[in-house]
Amino acid sequence: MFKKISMIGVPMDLGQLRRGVDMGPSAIRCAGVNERLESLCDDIEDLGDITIGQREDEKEGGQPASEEELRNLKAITSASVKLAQTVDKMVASGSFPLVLGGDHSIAIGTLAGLAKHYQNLGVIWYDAHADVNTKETSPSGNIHGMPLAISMGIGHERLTGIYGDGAKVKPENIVIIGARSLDDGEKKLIRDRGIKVYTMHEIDRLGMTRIMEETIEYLRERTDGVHLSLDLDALDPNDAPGVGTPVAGGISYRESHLAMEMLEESNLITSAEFVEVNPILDEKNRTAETAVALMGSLFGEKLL
Ligand SMILES: [Mn+2]
Repeated sequence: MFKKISMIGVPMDLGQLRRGVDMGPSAIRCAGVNERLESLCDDIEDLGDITIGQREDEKEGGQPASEEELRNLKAITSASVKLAQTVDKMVASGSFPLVLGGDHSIAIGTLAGLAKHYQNLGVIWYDAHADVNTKETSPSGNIHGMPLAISMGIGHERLTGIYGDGAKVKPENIVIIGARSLDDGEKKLIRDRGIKVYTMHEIDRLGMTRIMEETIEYLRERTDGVHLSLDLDALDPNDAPGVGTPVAGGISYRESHLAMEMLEESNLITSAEFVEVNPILDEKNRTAETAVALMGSLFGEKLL
């Protein structure tokens, strides 16, 4: 059992163009996250939400201010610094940081804060996408498709320099699970940097049990802490319809619970974030409810 979980909401939708994912933290709270986790830890503290700046690009029709800029770069940078400071303090005080998104660009701040405490931070990136685009490879220019590259020190220097210069995570300490929509530039970067990826092909072929066993063994021997970054779009859209970038053929509801249960048994996870819940696109808050149910398994809920 975890002694203390500290929760922070990051109502940020600036990393992509669809509105609504800024309401993710509210939707997750409405789905009962506090009540659900109360019985699973000694103490849960909800620090509320980080204040997020305005969109910078409304007048330009969603385009960045200049060629060199990325969309909403300034607002994302300042939110990321606030989040990094918050996560840093949580770890320093002995809490388990639990971050509620928000689009996936929030991971830039989360990982930067965690990196202050771990020399060899491990990351499980549970996602339909790899989020390792750069300005050069990204078809959309949206920062939510870049956070894992940024955290490896690859990308716009304003972002890679957040809360400390350079890489926060080493490529060999990353495991991506659930990938099924990768851009060409991302495929190249994954190969060049030797990032471990379990696409849907491996999940279908080997089964989630074997994949989690391998992931746990791989990260246990090389890391001193492991962050779970769970994008709800890793799940099949039938199970998690309320996401901005759904991709057919995803991980099932039950496979995801199994993954969380195995992570809980492993005692490996030291922080987590649940991102990309978009209540506007959802059906009666099902996706937030799925997020909360998965948190239940991650923190030790058992079926019997
Ligand atoms: Mn993502």
